Amino acid sequence: MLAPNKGQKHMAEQIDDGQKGYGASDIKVLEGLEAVRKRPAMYIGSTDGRGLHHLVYEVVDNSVDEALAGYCTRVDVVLTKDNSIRVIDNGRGIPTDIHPTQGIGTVELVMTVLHAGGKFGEGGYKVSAGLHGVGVSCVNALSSLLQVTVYRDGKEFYQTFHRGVPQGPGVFRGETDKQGTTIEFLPDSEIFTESVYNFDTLSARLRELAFLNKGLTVTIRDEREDERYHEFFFPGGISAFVEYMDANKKPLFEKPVHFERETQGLPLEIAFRYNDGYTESMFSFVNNVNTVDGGTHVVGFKSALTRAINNKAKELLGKAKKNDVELTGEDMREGLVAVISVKLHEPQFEGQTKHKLGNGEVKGIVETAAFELLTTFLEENPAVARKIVDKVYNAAVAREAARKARQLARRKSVLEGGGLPGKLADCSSRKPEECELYLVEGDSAGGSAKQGRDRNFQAILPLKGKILNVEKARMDKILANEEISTMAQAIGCGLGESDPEDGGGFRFEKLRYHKIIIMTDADVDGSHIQTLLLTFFCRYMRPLIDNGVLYLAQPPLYKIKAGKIEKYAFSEEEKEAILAEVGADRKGLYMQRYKGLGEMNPEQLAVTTMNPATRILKKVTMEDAVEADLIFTMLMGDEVEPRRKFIEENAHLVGELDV
Ligand code: 0RA
Repeated sequence: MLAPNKGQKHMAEQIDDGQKGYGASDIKVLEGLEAVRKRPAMYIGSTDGRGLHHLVYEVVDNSVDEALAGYCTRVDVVLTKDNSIRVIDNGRGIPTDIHPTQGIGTVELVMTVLHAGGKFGEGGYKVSAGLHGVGVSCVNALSSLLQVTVYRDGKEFYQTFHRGVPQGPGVFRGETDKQGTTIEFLPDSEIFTESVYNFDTLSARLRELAFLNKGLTVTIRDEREDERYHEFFFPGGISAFVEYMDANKKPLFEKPVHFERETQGLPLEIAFRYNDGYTESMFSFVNNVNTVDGGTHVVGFKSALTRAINNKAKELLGKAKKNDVELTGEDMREGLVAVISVKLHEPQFEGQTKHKLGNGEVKGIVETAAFELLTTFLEENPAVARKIVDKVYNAAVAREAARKARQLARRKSVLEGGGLPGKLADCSSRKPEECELYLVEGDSAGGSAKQGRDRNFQAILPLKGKILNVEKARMDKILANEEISTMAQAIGCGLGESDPEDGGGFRFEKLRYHKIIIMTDADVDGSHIQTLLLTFFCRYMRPLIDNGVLYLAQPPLYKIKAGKIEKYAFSEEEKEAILAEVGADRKGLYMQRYKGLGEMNPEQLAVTTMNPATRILKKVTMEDAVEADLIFTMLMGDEVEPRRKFIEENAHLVGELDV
């Protein structure tokens, strides 16, 4: 448990306190920490839940660095009852001596000087430096209390900090046979707008770290209300990652292909496998950070894969006289699940969200190494090579069929320039920035929505029944599906396989509505349709999610009437609160549970779910591409239970409330 040391002083007092002997260098330290506190977002991205979780990743990164250096085998993360976080590792422990040139304890130095973290190690450098890579001193600056305990050389060393400022010098307090570092911190409520950690969010990231650092044991324990515990340990490393991602699909061959090599000072690790599906799942990491938008390492790998498989295909298909179609890179990646992980000293991150690797030299290095390794692998594993080539050939044939289907569709002007679908009740405004499109489940709800809308800016597209499960279909089928082509026409951007490298065939600039709102019943069927639509948007209209255009409507679950009072509840908690407010036992109380949109009349639907002044919308985000993709594949499989659970929780896809 965290408890401030008695008799220790706060920062302001210490600055004033001349007796403490704070010299120029201490003032500098305080200025550094003060800069972090003044502009926390500059250092950790934001001060919301995301920033809050970032603190944990920053501390854990230091332990992972110890593991990368070969000194640490275990990291334990504990969420304590008071919402502080304890990170325990069995590394070397931060040196506890007085630093030779800085004249203060090394622990204090690491904890108070920005970017000091790894510089003091022996030839050590920080590779796992997170996206922001700001170091543990930032965590310290943003914590109302931080305690470090170091177990090193048989002794236990302890020091505490308050908003970054040491509460006295560190002290040795007894002997120990343990080794390592324990850091416990309480995020400062003056800085953060949220204070509660999400077990699943932390757990997902820690699992990922365990995959990326094979042999490292990472655990997480929740000591708050519900005791929960996970232990992650993957001797197979990123091969196990591929298997995990691919768990709900049928693999083309059993063991993922796995390469590990260091070329020109660049450690490179690749694992991949093919499944019987049609989509591509590529997960790339730089210094353990997920590069959601790819970058030069991914480009290098893709082009190596294309060349190596192409060579093999020429040989095998030539023999079989099946060289009637041209194979493309996309064909090579149909049903591919791959993880690529590189480590480099000075990564340059690009793109809107800085999730894309920009270092030009990396492309060539990765391509050369991967091509060589792939070529050798395909030579040495003829059975697997044949399976891959057959799969790629089939993909090319299907792509050809899809192209023909698209041409046909174009001629019928279904996808482009052919006007709008008949089922669409469009709005009168032609300014996309003020227009909204409601995708409504079922014709009857569609009818109510049409009557309840503001036709100036709200358009309604009723969808009939379930849309095609795109996870299980190829492009030609998808194009031929009526509900999908109707949606594509209404939205106006066309369709494209989501490829972060080139954006696919999707043209965001043609978007006709800046809000696209999925409105389904609050029941199992509605949830299923919602998931199918999310899968579709994720795979084929991904920029809608990236640009924050896609929303989920939140129809109320209950209507509660008590005399003249009429209220709607959007959750069970809200229902309880309203019942408590009006008095649950009062006479004349009437409560209706809405099972579907159809049970509301147009006015009710308008007030509760459509009127911007009173409705609740949830914005769909790609907060965590890895988890999202996993969820999609998992949910689209045949397991019903995880799907139901996800839909209830909706945790990873649904972000901020936009009321
Ligand atoms: C500075 C130098 C050395 C290790 C560390 C810092 C270190 C920091 C953290 C933070 C969490 N766990 C940590 N483990 C180690 C090198 C130590 C040496 O050379 O013995």
